[in-house]
Amino acid sequence: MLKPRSTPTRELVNLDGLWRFSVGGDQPWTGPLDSALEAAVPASYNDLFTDSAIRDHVGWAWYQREVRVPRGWSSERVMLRVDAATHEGKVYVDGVLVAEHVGGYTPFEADITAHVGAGQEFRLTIGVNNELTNTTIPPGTITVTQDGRRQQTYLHDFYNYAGLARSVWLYSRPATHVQDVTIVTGLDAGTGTVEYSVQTSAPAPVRVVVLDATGASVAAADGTSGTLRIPDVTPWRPGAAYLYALLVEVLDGDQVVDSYTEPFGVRSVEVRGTEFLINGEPFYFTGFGKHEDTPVRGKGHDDAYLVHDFQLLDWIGANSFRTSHYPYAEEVMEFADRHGIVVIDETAAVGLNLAVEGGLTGVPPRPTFSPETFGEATREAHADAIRELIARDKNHPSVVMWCIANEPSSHEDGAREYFEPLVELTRKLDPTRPVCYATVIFARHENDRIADLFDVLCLNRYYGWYVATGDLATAEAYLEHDLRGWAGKYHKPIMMSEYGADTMPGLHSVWDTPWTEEYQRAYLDMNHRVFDRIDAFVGEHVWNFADFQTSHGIHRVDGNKKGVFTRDRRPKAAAHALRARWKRLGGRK
Ligand code: BDP
Repeated sequence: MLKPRSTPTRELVNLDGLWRFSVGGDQPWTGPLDSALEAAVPASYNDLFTDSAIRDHVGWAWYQREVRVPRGWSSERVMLRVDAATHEGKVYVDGVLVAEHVGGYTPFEADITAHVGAGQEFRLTIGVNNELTNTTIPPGTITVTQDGRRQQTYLHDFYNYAGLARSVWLYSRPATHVQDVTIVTGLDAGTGTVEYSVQTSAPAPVRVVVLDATGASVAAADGTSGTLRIPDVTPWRPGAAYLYALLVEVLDGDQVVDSYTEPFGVRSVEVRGTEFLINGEPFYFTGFGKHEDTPVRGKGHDDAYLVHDFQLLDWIGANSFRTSHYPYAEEVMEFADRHGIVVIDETAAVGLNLAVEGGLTGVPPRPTFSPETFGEATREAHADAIRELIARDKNHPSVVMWCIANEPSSHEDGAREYFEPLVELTRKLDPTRPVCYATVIFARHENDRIADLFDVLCLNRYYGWYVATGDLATAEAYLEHDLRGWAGKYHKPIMMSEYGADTMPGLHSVWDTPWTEEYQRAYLDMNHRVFDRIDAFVGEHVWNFADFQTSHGIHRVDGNKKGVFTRDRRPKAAAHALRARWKRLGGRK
């Protein structure tokens, strides 16, 4: 799905700001919302209000505002685009339902031309539902308390923020238009290859031009698909981004009826043996699993935090991050493209794991994969999540790998049957990028059933935290044994996709005391000693970039404190140690 852009043939109106807001209510889209509340868009609604009934609400919440269609749009198609409605959205123009979408982190749009008029105002109502069930991605369970309140539980720790956390747009599009653009690049000595394919809404001649960063044309072709060559290409490299743009024009005789520009970078990605290659050169990932999480806004996208987070990534010597545990805002992906940060792009499939209910035994009280738990309907929702992620992010040079699940119960019966078709689907949709999943600690090389299906072994391991707590010597032995097991069994690159220790800023000790700043540092040092002894190692992503909000739990103190930065982005002591190591490594082993 193309990002809405302002082009010579398209206009764009941003609908962010304050919207009327309410939770519940009977058919609220049929008239003005009966509520004194206003909510900011983009933002999760949960932390905006003091009323805990709103914060903990399970079900539909409603946003509403008036929108005027620009008067010059009388011969255009009028489109409404919602960047994200978490987890389900319904859009009404006046009283008419114009769009419905399930999946909280991917965009959807509707052609509303038939319901609006140029220069006229309409009432826009968007319903968002935060319910998670066996057949949503991520999954969850709704229970009813003794006093009749509905409660949402889930198998991931981050708080179930909901609402319109990303922008809403009104845009105009010509009747005959560019519907989709796919760009696949390669490097052939000093020449860049650009395979492109354009989908139009109706058969029409298409012209494409490759523009370099100065706007100069460097290659051109006619037709809806083909391969362009850029001599003396400047590749997109980690830490040294260079972007070209593909200008796509739909023609009617000499007239350009639609014009759309898609940025792209020329780079290649390949897994060869135990190496991860970008542009043919071995790449070592340094960075984090992140979250979209800030005070008050929850998961609301914020350009100021975006800029600041990337400044901190640069300061600490991180060259990459994983979009744990859901697709991030498109602004984040484009920023990564422009600033040369490498991204592992993850679906929202987190918590397909009932073994976590068995505590540290890892023994599931009931099977994770079954018709009653996670079955075919779940897999269909998961397949949709993969389709929508790839459709949205396929042209980002920063994205070097798809991560299709976080910590599924890959050691259980049924895991292979569940995952095999999903891996096939991912490869069919994008044969150019490696595919991974992040492995839970219960899945060891002896009992995991799916690792051979994937390209890179991404391991989440917490030796010294959840296991061998406070005993780093034992943790070091366990970790090394675990990693050597995987390295011995598979001839694939291995990276640590999560390792971390909760840390209260300001807490200190001369001993190895969990929760202190010294312990976080010693824990990371221990992990690094082991990583450096494993040849097949291609990267390290600390859990987490910053502290983040969680649901309640006796091991959570106002959220998850495994951040290397606090929730307001101040460095803990470990940040300085990581900075020294990562600056020294410089993206190489
Ligand atoms: C891992 C999960 C991650 C959690 C982390 C933790 O992948 O989402 O936040 O544990 O408990 O299992 O800190």
